This record gives sequence, structure tokens and C-alpha cells, in this order.
Amino acid sequence: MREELQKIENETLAAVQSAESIKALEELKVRFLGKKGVLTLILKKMGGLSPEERPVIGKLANETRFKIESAIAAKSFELEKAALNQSLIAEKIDVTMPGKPFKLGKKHPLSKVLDEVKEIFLGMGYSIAEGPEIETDYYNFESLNIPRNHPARDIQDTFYIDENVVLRTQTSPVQMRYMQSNKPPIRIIAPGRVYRSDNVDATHSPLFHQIEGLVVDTGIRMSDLKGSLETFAKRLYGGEAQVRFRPHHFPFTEPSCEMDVMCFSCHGEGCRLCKGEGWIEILGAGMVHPAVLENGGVDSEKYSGFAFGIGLERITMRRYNLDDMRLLFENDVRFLEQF
Ligand code: 2NL
Repeated sequence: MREELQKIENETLAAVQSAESIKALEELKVRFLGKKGVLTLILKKMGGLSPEERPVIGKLANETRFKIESAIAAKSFELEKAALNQSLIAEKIDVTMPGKPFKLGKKHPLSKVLDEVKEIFLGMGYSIAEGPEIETDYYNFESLNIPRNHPARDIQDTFYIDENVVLRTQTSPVQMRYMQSNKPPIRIIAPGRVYRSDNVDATHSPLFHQIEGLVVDTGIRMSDLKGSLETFAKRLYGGEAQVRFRPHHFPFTEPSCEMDVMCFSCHGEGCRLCKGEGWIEILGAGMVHPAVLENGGVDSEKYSGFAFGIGLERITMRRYNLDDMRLLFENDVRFLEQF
């Protein structure tokens, strides 16, 4: 039996050494140590041994079992390590490889210019007011001194929801509502979408954006209007920008004016950009009409104010030298990527 054990030991150890996979080792383990394994069979035969030989062979068998178990454990550790190394090599990731570029969107030019305008007025102490895009005829027209049949309704012809409800043609209704629910001093801008039933062309769109402003306090004069709007123009277009004010007419302001900036391209000489004028109109403004102040619940004997309206598309086109407003609404990424 000694020889038998020795032979099993030699053969099994050799087999363990040359095993090439964890699976092969498992099979060896079963063949040698399992219920019907070689060693188990030998131990079963020990009943036929003499009482002197039994403990000696038993000890020997246990030693053999221990040697083989150790060899299997060592070999299995070795194989696992090799397998791990293999997968580390096979699954290697080169972290220095350039990644897949991630396409980021950009701010729309209208949003960029609006952000700048807001920042300028916030810096001058104004707050931002908002209101509904669907308005009553009263807030959009009547309260602003534009009665039914007034000719100003023609150029502001809009989309009627019904006889008394319209899509707003300007953001003035926001300021009218603000006057009604806030006491002076008032210093606000009202940016937002406005609507007119215009056909689409290079300078018109049925939907566009306006930034209106309103200042109401005691002792507000035309000089406050001029100083504030000139400061705005210089902050938007740079300190060297020159402005001029021309008389104009709006139903809701008296007196009214328009402000031009000197053409940045020809510096007043006249060129294609300014259509030979030398100046470019950027906003309309005026002293708030007393009737409009009263409609807002403001005592026009005690208070006065100025108001203005800026077309966002227009100043954005000037800012980026665009010659067609449709570019701002088509959302062609090849155009938008340039800003
Ligand atoms: C323009 C002209 C303007 C106003 C808007 C206004 C608002 C109130 C009272 C008085 Cl609540 N006026 N807004 C005043 C003058 C001009 O806009 O050409 N906008 C593009």
C-alpha cells in the first residue's frame, strides 16, 4: 500500500503541475479526493490491514492528501494570477487616447445681447418685470393712449384672440400693470416677445422681442432720459459711441424722440450699413404722457417719468452686422455656431 500511495502521489502531483486551467484542477481534485476518488478508495481498503500497520498507513495517506491539496491550491493561485494578468493585458484601456468630442450648444445671439442689455440696466439700478403675452385690448392699447380707430393701431396691427383680447404688440402693458401695483419710485425694464401681423422679410417678423423701460419719480426730466439712454448706448457699443436724439411721435409719450448711434462702420460719413445716413436708429423714447401715468394710478401732478422701447432683433443685427432678421429665427446651426 505504501508503494500504491507513493505512486498516486507522484502521478497526481505531476498532473497538477501540468494542469492548464482551473477546470482541469477541479477535475483532478474530484478524481483524487472526491467520494469515489483514488485516495478515498485506498482509505476504504485500510480495514484489511494489521492493527500495527493501520496508523502508519493512515498517517501516510493523510500526508499524501495534504501534499496534493497544497499543490492544487498553489497551482490554482498561479493559474488565477495568470488569468488576471491575461485579462488586464487584453482589456487594457489607453486613458491618453483622445475622447469622442461632445457637441455643446451655444447661447443664441438674441439671448447674448439680451443678457448684456439686462446687465447694463441692472447695473443702473433697474429691476426686471415680466407679464403675459396675451393681453386685453385695454392694457395693450387703451390705457396707453391708443383708442380704437387711432391711426397708431394700423402699424401695430396684431393678432386678435377675440374683440378684447390680443397678442401684445409691445411690452408696455407689463409696465402699465407694474405702475398700477407699485408706488413710485419705479425703475424697471420689461423684456419679452411681442407680436404684429407683419409678413416675414429681411427686417420684419410677426414675432420679435422688445425691451421696454420705465422710470417714474418726482422731478424726472428729459435730461434724465437723455443721460440714461446715452449711458446705455456707451455701455453696449463702447465708450466712443456717439448718440443723437431726434423728435418723434408716440401716443403714449410727450414729448417723444428716437435715439440714433453714429454708424460704427463709416463714423457719420454714410455707407451701405447705415444706408447713407451716417446714423443708425436704436430706440424710441419719451416722457410718459400724463394720461398714461393717471391710467397707471400715478398722480401726474406729483410725478413724471420717461419710457423707452428697444427692438432686440435690431440691436442684435447691428451688433453682429447681420443683414437679414430671418437668420435669427431659422435656427440653422451653421449660423448659430459662429457666435
Ligand atoms: C419703439 C418705441 C417706446 C415706450 C415705448 C412706454 C410705456 C409706458 C408708458 C409710456 Cl407704460 N411709454 N413705452 C415709450 C416710447 C417708445 O417704444 O420704437 N420701440 C421699438
